[in-house]
Amino acid sequence: MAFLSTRAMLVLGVSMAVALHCAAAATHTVGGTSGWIIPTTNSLLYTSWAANNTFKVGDTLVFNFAANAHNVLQVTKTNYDSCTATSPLKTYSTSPATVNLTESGPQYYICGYPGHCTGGQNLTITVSAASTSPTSSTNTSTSTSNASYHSISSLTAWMAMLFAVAAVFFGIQA
Ligand SMILES: [Cu+2]
Repeated sequence: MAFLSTRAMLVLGVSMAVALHCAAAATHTVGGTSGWIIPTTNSLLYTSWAANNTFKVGDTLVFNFAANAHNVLQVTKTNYDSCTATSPLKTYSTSPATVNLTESGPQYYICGYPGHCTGGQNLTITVSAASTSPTSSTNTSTSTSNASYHSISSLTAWMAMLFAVAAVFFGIQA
């Protein structure tokens, strides 16, 4: 009986971990505490920031910047690569600029002030599809997006930890 109840706890724990992981829509503050600046001391500020975040449909980007010193332009890849501020897809002029991620795929942001984009004030992210159901554990197995890697690794870590606890528990019992 002790075995069954512990198994039930394991299943519950794993289910909760999956549910919590998949249900949360995140808010990402671009550049962290640095905000949206010309990165003078760390030219890879936004590259490394993006690499350390996972973006999903339903998440939100927040750009914090000094008034009338910067703006946020969403642009095409071509205009991103060339730092071209003309004909942006979207323009955000007021801080904090809040961007809702409604589509999966790559997104490109630059500052439209002269010299800022070429100075490193540019950001590209890849948005993954949101989970189709907030609580189903089948999400991780059916998803084909990049987000599944994170979910699976998180799930695996949880399961490994829980089974380790169980192993210790049964080891002590036996
Ligand atoms: Cu700027």
